[in-house]
Amino acid sequence: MFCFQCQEAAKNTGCDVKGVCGKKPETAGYQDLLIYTLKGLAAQALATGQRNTINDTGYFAARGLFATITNANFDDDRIIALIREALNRRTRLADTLARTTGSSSATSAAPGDAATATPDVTDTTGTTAFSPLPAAGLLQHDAVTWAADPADWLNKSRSIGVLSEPDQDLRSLKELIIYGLKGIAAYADHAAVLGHSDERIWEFILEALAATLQDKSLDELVALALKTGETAVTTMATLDAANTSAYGKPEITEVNIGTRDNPAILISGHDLKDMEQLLEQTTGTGVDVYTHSEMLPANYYPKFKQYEHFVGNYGGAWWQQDKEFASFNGPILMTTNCIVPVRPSYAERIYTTGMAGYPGVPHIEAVDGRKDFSAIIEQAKICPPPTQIETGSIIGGFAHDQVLALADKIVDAIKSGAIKRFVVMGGCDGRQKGRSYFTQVAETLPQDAVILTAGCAKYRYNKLNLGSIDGIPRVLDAGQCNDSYSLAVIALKLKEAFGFDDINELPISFDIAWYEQKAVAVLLALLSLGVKGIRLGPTLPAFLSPNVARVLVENFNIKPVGDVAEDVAAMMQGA
Ligand code: SF4
Ligand code: SF3
Repeated sequence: MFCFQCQEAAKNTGCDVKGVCGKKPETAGYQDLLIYTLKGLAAQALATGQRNTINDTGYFAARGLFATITNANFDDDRIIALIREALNRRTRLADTLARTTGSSSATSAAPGDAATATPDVTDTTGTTAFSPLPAAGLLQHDAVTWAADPADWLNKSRSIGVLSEPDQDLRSLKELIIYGLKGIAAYADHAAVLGHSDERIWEFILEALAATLQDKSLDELVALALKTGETAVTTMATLDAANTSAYGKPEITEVNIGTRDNPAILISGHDLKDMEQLLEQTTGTGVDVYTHSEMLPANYYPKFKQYEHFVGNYGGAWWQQDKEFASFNGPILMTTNCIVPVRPSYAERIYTTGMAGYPGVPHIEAVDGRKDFSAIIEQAKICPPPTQIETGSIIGGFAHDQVLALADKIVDAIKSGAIKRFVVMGGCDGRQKGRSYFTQVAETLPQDAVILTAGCAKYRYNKLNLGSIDGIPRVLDAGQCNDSYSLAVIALKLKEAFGFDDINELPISFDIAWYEQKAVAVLLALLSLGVKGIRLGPTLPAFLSPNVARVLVENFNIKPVGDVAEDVAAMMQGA
């Protein structure tokens, strides 16, 4: 195996024996083969030129990509099933194409033209011919034609993994794009289950997957990485619309972090539709519901607040689940990443749903959009209530509408000098000790600096009680990592309010923590919006080759985090 997609890659180079995350070499092999097969499927789907095929295949590819995100799915059987479905789809599309060759697949439009020509995001009419095959001859590529007995799939996986691209700069950029796609895929899936999608996303996922099979120059791949960032913005906006139209606009909320005396279910991950169905089905059962890690922002949504048995948040970031799931005492529902290797202390009461999976852990599938959580609820009834590990509350819910409602106050505070600087410290948390950097930055920033955050990175400082400025808390949590979109909207609105031409003229610094591939999508989104001078930590990605890192430094002034005091001083001076 060789995997270097996350921040905890062994020796900051790559995991080649077993994943630091717990991923086994076989699972890594099947995941590599799934990605490879999706690339071939993407080329085959684009060759049809049919809008409905692109949309349907794009959504399937998104779910496949999502399953390979760090800490999402460790279950070989589920990955194998996805490979099988990808191959079946590929065969069906090839058959269809063979029957229709010379008809609708022939078009001279350039890739991307169709996206601008068909901006109606709800257009699923399904028969528009729009997208050409990205390059002649691609249908002869092994990714489009390979076939092997399933017993040989692991063998096959050894020849098509990350290292099969010999040029380290091309490899670096192609993987940067694939990781950005994985983040996009996860967000697109969450939006899709709520009935929101944008066919530009499905089309781009397929185009970018297919592009990684082709001979592209470094410049072309840099451009594609930035387009990945643009699509990440579109996708986060789509998910924002999906979440807020279904559950209301997040409100400033004090979230209880203590416990009650009822049996309870803990829900983690990012999928708000799962949250809704769990709250509905637990109503009147005597079973309470708590959030863990990235599900904390569910507490900010008006629709969810109506449930009296929705008690609050239990514990901290994902990597603390080994201890916190044990002391929670009741069943745990993982809707997405991050799952850590399951411990015996809670192995009998953990469940997965959506694209999450873990061998031996019961998985709950949707049937006609509905998930039946009754087995979890029945188990909860016979479990003891959670052991209290904290008391008090944390505050959040500063998504774009809430912050923009405070815009006048914020603009006044900036003009009067009461707020000197915003520091965006969103992203992911992780196990590494070096992440105490982010706690120390939060503690060291002067009293006239405000932290904007989203994602599980917040757990490094959201319980520190850092005070407020003229009634504005010094830590403004917008929500999940996808709510980084809110931070971008806020920045763009402030730019407008101050009449600046460039987002980089604002008194905002970016000090981003990354771990998995959604953070890569968010990073590319920020770059595509023109943000410069981002600090990234706790380490730069292992998948950035020296030359690609240099391109990012030269064009975007990206820098690794450094000494806390020096970074804070530099950020306060706008550097
Ligand atoms: Fe290693 Fe991260 Fe890949 Fe897991 S996801 S195998 S920790 S690089
Ligand atoms: Fe966290 Fe896994 Fe990335 Fe959604 S839950 S931010 S790490």
